[in-house]
Amino acid sequence: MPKVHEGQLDAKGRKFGIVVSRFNDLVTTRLLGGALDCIKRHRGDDDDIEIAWVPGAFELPIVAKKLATTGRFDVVMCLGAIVRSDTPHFDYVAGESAKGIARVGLDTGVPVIFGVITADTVDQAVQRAGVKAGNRGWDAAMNSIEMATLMAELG
Ligand code: INI
Repeated sequence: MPKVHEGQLDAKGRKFGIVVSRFNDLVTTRLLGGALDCIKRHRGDDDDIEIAWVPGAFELPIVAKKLATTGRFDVVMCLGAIVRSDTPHFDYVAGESAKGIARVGLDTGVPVIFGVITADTVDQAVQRAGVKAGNRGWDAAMNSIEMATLMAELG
C-alpha cells in the first residue's frame, strides 16, 4: 500500500500570518472577513492569527517574507485585489505580486497562499469576494489550513 500524505481541514493550534492589501479595500476587507470566518469555523483561534496591512498587491511578497522568516507561522496567506485598467500597470502589479508570492514560499519553506483576485472590473472582483461567486478569502483560508497541516504531517 502506498503511504499517502494529505492535509486535514482542522485549524486548531495552527498559526496563521495574513498579509492584506489596502488597495481596493472594498474587496480586500471582504476577503479578510471570509478568511477569518473560515479559520474560526475550522477550530482556529483568534490568538493564533496575525494580520499585516500593506498599501497594494505589489507589497504583499516582501511582508509575506518578513512574516514567513519570523518562524511564528505555519502558513502565510496573501490577500489582494488587482483590477485591470486601460494601462499596462495591471500586468506589472499582478505579475510581480504572483511571482514574488511564489518565491517567498520556495525560498523560506513556509507555505504562502495566493489569495489575490485579478479581475477586469471592480464589480467582478466584488462578486468573488462574497457576493455572487464565492469568497476567495475563504478559499485561501481553506488552502492555508490544508497546507499547514500537510507540511506538519510531512515533518
Ligand atoms: N495595487 C493593488 O493591490 N491593486 C490594484 O488594482 C492596483 N492598481 O491597479 O494599480 C494596485 N496598485 C498599487 C501597487 O500594488 C503598489 O502598492 C504601488 O505601485 C506602490 O508600490
